[in-house]
This record gives sequence, C-alpha cells and structure tokens, in this order.
Amino acid sequence: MTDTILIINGPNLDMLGTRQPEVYGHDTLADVEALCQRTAEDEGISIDFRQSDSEAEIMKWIKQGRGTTAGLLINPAGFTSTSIAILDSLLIYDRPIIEVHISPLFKRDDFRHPSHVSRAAAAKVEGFGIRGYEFALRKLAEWARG
Ligand code: DHK
Repeated sequence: MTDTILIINGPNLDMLGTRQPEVYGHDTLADVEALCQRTAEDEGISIDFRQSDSEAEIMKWIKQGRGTTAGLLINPAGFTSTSIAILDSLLIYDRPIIEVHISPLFKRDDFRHPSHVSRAAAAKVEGFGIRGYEFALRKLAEWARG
C-alpha cells in the first residue's frame, strides 16, 4: 500500500502571499508546500503536492489518485460552492478526504458557506491559516497507518 497523500490546491492559491494578505496571510504556496513536506517527513509519509486553476485537471488528478494514494487533502478554493463535478470525482476516490480552507469561511460572504465538497469529506479544517494543512495531513497520515 502506498504512503503518499495527495494534496490538491484549487484556483488562485498559486497567488498566496500576494493575494488579499489580510484574509490569506503572507505565506506563499511554496511555504505551504514546505510546511507539508516537513510534516510528511515527521509523519514518515510522502506527499504529492499540486495546484491548478482548472476544474478538469483537478478532477483528473482526483481520479488518478484512486488506488494510488493513501488519502487526499483538498483546498477546493473557488470551486467549493460551485462544483458538483469535483464532488462527483471525490465520491469516486476511495480513501479518506479532508477539506481545508485557510480562511474562516463561516464569517465571510454567504456565498462561500455552502460546500459541495464537504459531502465527500471525512473532516473539514478552516480558519487556522496554513497550519490547517499540517493538522489535516497529520490526521490523514494516522488514517493511512490504519
Ligand atoms: C480559498 C479561496 O480561494 C476562496 O475561494 C475560498 C479559500 C476560501 C481558503 O480560505 O483557503 O472561499
């Protein structure tokens, strides 16, 4: 069995550090990847860290992850409330999924509140900044170990 956790970042997360720092903080996506890499080494697992603005590409990666990865951390970003197609891909995935949001959606715009993705997720982490990735990854590593 693989020990690789797939980490998928959705649209505009490549602009972390530049994009609305008052909401998302000053860390870049490279900083998020470095945090995940350090966490993975500490947990004795591997990560496959990706970002895309393309719904189709994200769906392809989720389906490719079926049977080849031990868990999935996804920040669906702007696709969270809109993409039934990504939800359907997640429902095809066969290992635990944790949904992560950097910002506290519960106190942001109403249109950000509903999540289609949550229906496929085992857990959700939001509002902890980029540390949410570390929390989610540690839990996925625990589940991967069985
Ligand atoms: C990131 C985004 O890009 C937004 O579309 C979401 C999420 C919030 C985050 O907090 O990580 O609404």
